[in-house]
Amino acid sequence: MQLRNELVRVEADRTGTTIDNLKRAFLENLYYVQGKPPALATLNDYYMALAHTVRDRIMQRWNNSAITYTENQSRTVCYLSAEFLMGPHLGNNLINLGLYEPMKQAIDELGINFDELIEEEGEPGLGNGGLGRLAACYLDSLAALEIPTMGYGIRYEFGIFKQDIRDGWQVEITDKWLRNGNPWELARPEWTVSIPFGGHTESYRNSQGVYRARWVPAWEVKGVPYDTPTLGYKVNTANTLRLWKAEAPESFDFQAFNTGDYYGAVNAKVVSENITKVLYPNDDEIQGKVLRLQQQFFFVSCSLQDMIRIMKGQKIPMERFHEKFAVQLNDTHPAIAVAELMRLLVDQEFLGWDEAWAITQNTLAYTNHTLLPEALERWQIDLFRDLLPRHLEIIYEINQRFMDDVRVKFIDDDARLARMSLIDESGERYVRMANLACVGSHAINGVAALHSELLKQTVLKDFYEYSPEKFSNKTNGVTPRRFMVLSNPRLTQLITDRIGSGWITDLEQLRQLEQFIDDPAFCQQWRSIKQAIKQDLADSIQKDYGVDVSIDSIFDIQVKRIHEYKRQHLNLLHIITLYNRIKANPNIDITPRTFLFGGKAAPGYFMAKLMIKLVSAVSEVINRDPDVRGRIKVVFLKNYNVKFAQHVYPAADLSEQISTAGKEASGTGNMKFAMNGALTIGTLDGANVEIMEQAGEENFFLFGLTAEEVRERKARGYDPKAYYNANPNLQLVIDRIASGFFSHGDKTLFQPIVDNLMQSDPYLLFADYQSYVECQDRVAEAYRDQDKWTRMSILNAARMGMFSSDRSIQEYCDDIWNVKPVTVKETEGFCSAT
Ligand code: RUG
Repeated sequence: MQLRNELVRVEADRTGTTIDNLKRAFLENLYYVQGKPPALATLNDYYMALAHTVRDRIMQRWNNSAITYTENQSRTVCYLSAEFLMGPHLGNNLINLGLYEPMKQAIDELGINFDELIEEEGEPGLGNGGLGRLAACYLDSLAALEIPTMGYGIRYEFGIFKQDIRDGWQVEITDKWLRNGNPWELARPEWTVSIPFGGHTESYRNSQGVYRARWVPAWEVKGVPYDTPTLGYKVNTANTLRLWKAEAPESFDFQAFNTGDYYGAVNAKVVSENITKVLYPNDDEIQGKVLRLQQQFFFVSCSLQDMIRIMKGQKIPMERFHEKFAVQLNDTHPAIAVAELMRLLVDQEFLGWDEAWAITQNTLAYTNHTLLPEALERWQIDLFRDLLPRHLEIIYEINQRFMDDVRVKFIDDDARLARMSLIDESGERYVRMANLACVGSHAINGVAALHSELLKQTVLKDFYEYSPEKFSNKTNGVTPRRFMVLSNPRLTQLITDRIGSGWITDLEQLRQLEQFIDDPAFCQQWRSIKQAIKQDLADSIQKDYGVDVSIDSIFDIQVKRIHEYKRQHLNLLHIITLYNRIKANPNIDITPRTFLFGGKAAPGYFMAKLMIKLVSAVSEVINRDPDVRGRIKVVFLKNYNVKFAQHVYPAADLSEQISTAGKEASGTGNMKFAMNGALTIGTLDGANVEIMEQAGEENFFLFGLTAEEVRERKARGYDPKAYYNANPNLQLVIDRIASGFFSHGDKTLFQPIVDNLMQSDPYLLFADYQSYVECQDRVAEAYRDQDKWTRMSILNAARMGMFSSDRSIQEYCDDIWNVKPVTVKETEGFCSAT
């Protein structure tokens, strides 16, 4: 059965973009899709009607993209990631469609506040932080660059928890993001796949008498795809983010029902659906739970089976899998893809081992995002075998062949063999996922220049020495569409008025702003925009926290996950130092500052949660001490997420990027701040190094030990007490915390932090303290010269071109994926507007 194309026409109300079309479409969606007359409509109904109006205008591009890719059999990038932190879709889609302004006009003309509808949207918090947000920026750039792409991941029912702060402590609240429905996704049950688990393997003889292996699983679940379009900026490309939801296979229910085991039937459903129930809320740390391995295998197998279905649909022989697909592994979370692709090709598609192995290696590439040993994934052998017996066999086979190759290349080096083995046999046995990813991939990359170098010298040294040609650096980037155009419309307008709008897709063009740093009118406009944005944030802080903050103070902001290596507590040591100065001399002349913190702590990370409590405790004392006279304010902003981040980056004067050198792989918040004209105070860590190179040393506040110095210091035997004894200011700060001054006299509350710093200080806060405080004094001094500060701010923004994710993605396309843009046809008879 085939509908004749020329018969299909779509009404102007679904595709038209005149103000009149948009108004009518909105009202129609409110009435017919949301099912509400205006008299009964809630804010959410209006938001939903607007979302559907926008979605209708996406459909044509989405369908045309699918048609173009299918007809061309286009080479496709598949970005496999356990996390996609997309942020709210509405505003971003309007920007990418080029419809933001007309839609705003249409909605405003209907007497509805457009900005309120934008704010009404929640966000799918399907990621923890940088890693998931990077995946989202990359989807944006891939579409902007017209690269055929599928993002593959997990449709968690509950995303990252919502954070409340009660009595200064973090409280986690489940994130029911699907409660009001999700207008941006379409279920595609017709492409449901089956995912096996457990059981055993057996060998059998095929019809030619050849022995083959077979997996006899004990149970299975269904993977149902939910698709969300990802639009390119002002191009016809609309790619797909395909997220998998786990469901119980119907057969389970029937079996149990027939034997009268109704409870068992329902329970089987619950167990199956558990797999995609909740995102593990850990950033940069592993959780060796079986459910996590189930999640990883589930989405990887769903995605690879989906690719095979597409191959078959397009009648491409399986031998050409690597020509059709370039699959990127976002960290080791999807590394089981190495074994699963081998299983599918060998056991199910009946390719020979060697051929399948060549395809697998040519298809896969691996991005490493961390040097922290606690974040390197490994799975206990028994747990792994129970869940994935066939994959363990395949991994053993890969390992045996790999070990043979290593043995030949590095003769008599047993220690190296032990380190490179896919199986850790030093104690309890584990499968090492980073080793698996390295062996199964043709390309391996780090996410900033320093990080990629350190990878080669430390955690992946053996793999680098074995196959140096696989390694490269791909410094992270962020999308200027979301993090400038959408979140900072005022700055966008100013920039565009001066240099045109080409910078939005070619961020290097921001360099042209350098010519205006001596133009007083431009500098004045730049400064007033910053002040206006600061005022907006100040208003919302007043409204939500009852704290008055002055927009003439430095907005000094640290927003990111709470982690000891990110050193929010170093920031606090500086704040308490300033406070101590005021207490010692209440008339001291200090540059006023507003210190803003935001970020979530992993629910099981005791120290991180205590750090939040300490921020709150310090803020309580400082904000109400009359001696301070409002010159410093401290606020912990709760539930930091993408939506809120969009309000925060543009308002910052100073961006805190103060991790211990060698610990932060890249960072991406650092880029978003600098693009919006914040100056950075930072260590030589992650992408800070490149940010400073680009901005110029004179426009960057650098402090602290280098990664090399950190290593030496630790090797020599680091003694934090020596720093404490030698520095009376540091002493006073620590003693104040220890004395219970910030905890109503309770000396025990913050003792774990004090003890940790005094006894081991694993992230070298004490070693960097003096350098940090002196650097902050330079910041305070610099801020007093507003003209100079503004020039530095402009130069920072002007020189951040390389941190567009468009640049990163272009490098991945050229060096790793070998993929070219495909122009999506405008319209094709089918789905054209009348
Ligand atoms: O911690 C890193 C960040 O430095 C980096 O910018 C980001 C994106 O590359 O990834 C973060 N990350 C690393 N999140 N989880 C991990 C380890 O699984």
